[in-house]
Amino acid sequence: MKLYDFCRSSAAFRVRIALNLKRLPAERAFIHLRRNDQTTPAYLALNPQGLVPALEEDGQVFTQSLAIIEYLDETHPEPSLLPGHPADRARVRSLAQLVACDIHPIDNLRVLRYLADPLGHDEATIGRWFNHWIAKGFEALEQFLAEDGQTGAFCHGDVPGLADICLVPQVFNVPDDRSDLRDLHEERRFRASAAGEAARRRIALSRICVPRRSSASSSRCRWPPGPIRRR
Ligand SMILES: N[C@@H](CCC(=O)N[C@@H](CS)C(=O)NCC(=O)O)C(=O)O
Repeated sequence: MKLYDFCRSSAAFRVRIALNLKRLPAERAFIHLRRNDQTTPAYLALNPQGLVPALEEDGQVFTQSLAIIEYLDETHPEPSLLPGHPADRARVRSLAQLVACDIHPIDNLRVLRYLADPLGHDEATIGRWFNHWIAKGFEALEQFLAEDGQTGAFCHGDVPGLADICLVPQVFNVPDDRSDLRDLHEERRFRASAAGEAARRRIALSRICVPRRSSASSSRCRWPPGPIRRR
């Protein structure tokens, strides 16, 4: 199995967490998004969308992190990343999609680059855009979690699953200079809610799921990211 990956990609991070939870080894190919490796003809032949992640297995290439994770879940069912009951699965998928479909895509690198060039917005305005959509999404997510008795130590019950897999990278995506947004999610509001402990446990999950970076990749991958530059 080979994962086309970038350390700062939250969509690829989701797949890395799923692989880690299932203890599945995967070879990793490093696609440096800031250097536009995703637009090379070789990579576009694998994924015409020019996005990571992509997962290659037995000559087949899978794209879209949620589809990849469900593929891994079906082919390696233990530990399961989705609950057994259809209604519970719908809840978990809706929390996951809140992040993966409604927060993440509008804050994606290509969107931020387009805001800079050709639309001409400056860094501060692009930062406002980025943080606005994360805050909107987290506020709604928090209500879904805090007001539902099915929230446990993790987003659904006491084991990590698909919703946590999407949430953790999105929390990591909050810029270092916007710790207020991270606080919004991790502490301030959660502390007052019944799900406060659950939030702290989710952050503990994020710690165990942080991929170890090889010395080769860490020297090529800046964290936190630099400003969005025009291409
Ligand atoms: N819906 C896709 C999103 C993939 C995606 O947006 N990947 C980002 C990194 S997190 C990417 O490759 N961006 C490259 C770019 O914007 O040029 C998925 O879940 O796999």
